[in-house]
Amino acid sequence: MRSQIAIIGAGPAGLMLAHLLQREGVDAVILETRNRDYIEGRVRAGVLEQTTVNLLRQLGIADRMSREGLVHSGTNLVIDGEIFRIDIAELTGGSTVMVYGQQEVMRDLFEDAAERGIDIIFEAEAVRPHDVDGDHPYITWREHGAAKRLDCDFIAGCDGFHGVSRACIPENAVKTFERVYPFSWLGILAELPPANHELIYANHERGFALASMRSATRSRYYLQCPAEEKLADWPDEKFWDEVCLRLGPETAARVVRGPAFEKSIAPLRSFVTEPMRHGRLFLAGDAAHIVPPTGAKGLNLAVADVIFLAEALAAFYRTGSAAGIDHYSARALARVWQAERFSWWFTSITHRFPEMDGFARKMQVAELNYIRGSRAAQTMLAENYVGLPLR
Ligand code: RFL
Ligand code: PHB
Repeated sequence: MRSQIAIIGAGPAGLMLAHLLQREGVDAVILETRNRDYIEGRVRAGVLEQTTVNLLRQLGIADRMSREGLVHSGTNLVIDGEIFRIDIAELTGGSTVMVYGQQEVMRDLFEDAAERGIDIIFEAEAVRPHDVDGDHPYITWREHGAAKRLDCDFIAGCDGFHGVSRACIPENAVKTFERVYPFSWLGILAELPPANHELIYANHERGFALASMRSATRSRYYLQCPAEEKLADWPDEKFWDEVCLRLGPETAARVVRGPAFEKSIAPLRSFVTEPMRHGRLFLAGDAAHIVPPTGAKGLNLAVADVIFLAEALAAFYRTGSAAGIDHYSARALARVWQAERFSWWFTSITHRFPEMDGFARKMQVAELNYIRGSRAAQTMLAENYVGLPLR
């Protein structure tokens, strides 16, 4: 088999890249270890930046999102039970975010991929990139026991944090930067109306809490918990009691309790690989970087990466110039570091750290109160929350 581009991974990065390349007339094949149901079933991101929304519209994959997605023009912070609102649209000259689950985005992307003839090989086993340093890279894998090979010009490593793409780059060819946080997020999904029409991020003495949603009838809540916590330690009632305590009395009065149909624990990490290219292999999305979920940036960063990468690859095939692909890593990393900073900062002012003493906690409360009273501080938060412009 041969294609111009081989994409490893059919998550948001890989699938959006395939759509973008197809629109530019560049041919690509995606290799994915899992099946479509598994990918569509993964409960993950909930907030789309304007850039992501615009891309889905440009690709003509936005009908359901426009009908069912929830446009949010503000968000809310809680300090020790007291809530205040940040008017994102007013502070950013009209920008908003869209609450539409990653699962829904994936479903829409897969449906259109099938209609547009995008080539996805699911359940590919033992996927391995080869000769990425040379001029003739290729990928091998096993399909129903048979050995397969795909020759290509370039490989896009869109296989997430635990994939093979980053792992195949020699250690001395990349630099990595990492922060592992000493806590996790326990998240639940429940078929219940949300407590509020907008998101609520709470800093409480006992730790962080977030009230989010997927629709007018589906709630998503998160609680900061110790890194080593087990799901069995969190029966529904205990979860609801803790969420209500941390969100504060005003919101607690509006929390609708009930059974959770999905519960999971996710660790928090900041991570960046530099550069995001090795020879003919380009990394995009979680394969290259991870942010803690506090800023809702992970999926959106993956989208920005593949917009840059598709632009560079299309220019290469159109003009023969490698200038764009040579600039890809630097261009993507400039944006990545901005999102890393925002996600790290938002995490650091809203979570309880184990080593935190009284002074450190007072600093958090002072910073949140400063944000409450300062238009400049609120603007910084709002600009980053809706997503910085693509440059
Ligand atoms: P993905 O989604 O991990 O997809 C990678 C794909 O590659 C496949 N794969 C392989 N395929 C072939 N061969 C191999 N060897 C392979 N190894 C792996 C995998 O099966 C998979 O299908 O990476 P991608 O595409 O870069 O997308 C990244 C996003 O999924 C991620 O950043 C977000 O989900 C992060 N995130 C959030 N992002 C936001 O923008 N807004 C949010 O509100 C938000 N909330 C979240 C989040 C992530 C969370 N968790 C659980 C990590 C909330 C949570 C709780
Ligand atoms: C979500 O709804 O899953 C969500 C919302 C906001 C975040 C992170 C996750 O910052």
